[in-house]
Amino acid sequence: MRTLLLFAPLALCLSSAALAQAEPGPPIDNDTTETNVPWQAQIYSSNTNWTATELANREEWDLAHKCGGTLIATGWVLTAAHCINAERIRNGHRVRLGSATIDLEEGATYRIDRMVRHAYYDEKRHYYDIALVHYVADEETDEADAGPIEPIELYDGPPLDPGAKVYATGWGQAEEGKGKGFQPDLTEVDLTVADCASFPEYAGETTEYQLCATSPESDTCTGDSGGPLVMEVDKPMLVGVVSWGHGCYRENSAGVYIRIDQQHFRDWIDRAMAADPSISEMR
Ligand code: 4AZ
Repeated sequence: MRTLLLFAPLALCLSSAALAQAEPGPPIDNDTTETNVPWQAQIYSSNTNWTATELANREEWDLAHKCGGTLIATGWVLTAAHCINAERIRNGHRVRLGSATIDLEEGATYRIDRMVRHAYYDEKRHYYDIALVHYVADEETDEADAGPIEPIELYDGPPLDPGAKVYATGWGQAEEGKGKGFQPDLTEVDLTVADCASFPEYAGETTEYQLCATSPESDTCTGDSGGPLVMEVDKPMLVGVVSWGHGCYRENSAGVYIRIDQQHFRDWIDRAMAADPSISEMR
């Protein structure tokens, strides 16, 4: 996504520098938001065996970034199922909390000790693209350096209707395509919920537990997935998880999000967090 998100304490000193480093291409929405996102999580690879070719083209923080996530309770980050698996945990994927920037080793990082993925997750069709990651502090964790870390409440109202105003946050690509590079500063995009059936490219590809969300100026993209979709009514509430889409920033298109509401995944999340720690898959 493209809209730069500024943090209140930094807003004054950063605003001109931030605008100067904006991506070329379509004009970015400079509507800076002086908000913190204390529930934003990053899932990244701490394994630094990059090849010379990889390092020639991209910086290490950029190669390491994998996904977004949302802190929903102490020790638990909600993300997309495609963001985590047993091999990634073995290979040292970690969680970062309390940082809006991912190129300066800021925030606090944690070891992932287990996960619960949805048992019906279907990689090819992006079905049930939801998972919980459980993290623990280890010798690398330094919470003294981190910004605010606070879980967000899960939305418990009826399923959102088209027209609802929501926003997504993440470090995802500013343009469509493979290996375009991620954004070091957390950005926010304001979106409107839309009926997936109104986009021909999604015909027959989405189900009732997903929603589509769209913006005339922006979008989520690769690297944003797993991250939060939030609705603010009196207070911020988690209403979705960034999941997938046909490309990014396309005209008259949308992204697909997993719904979180009274009828979708609230019960699954509660059961997954209460489950025996040996369970890594749940339906
Ligand atoms: C992705 O690849 C992805 N435009 C996420 C969101 C969207 C497209 C792709 C929506 O993770």
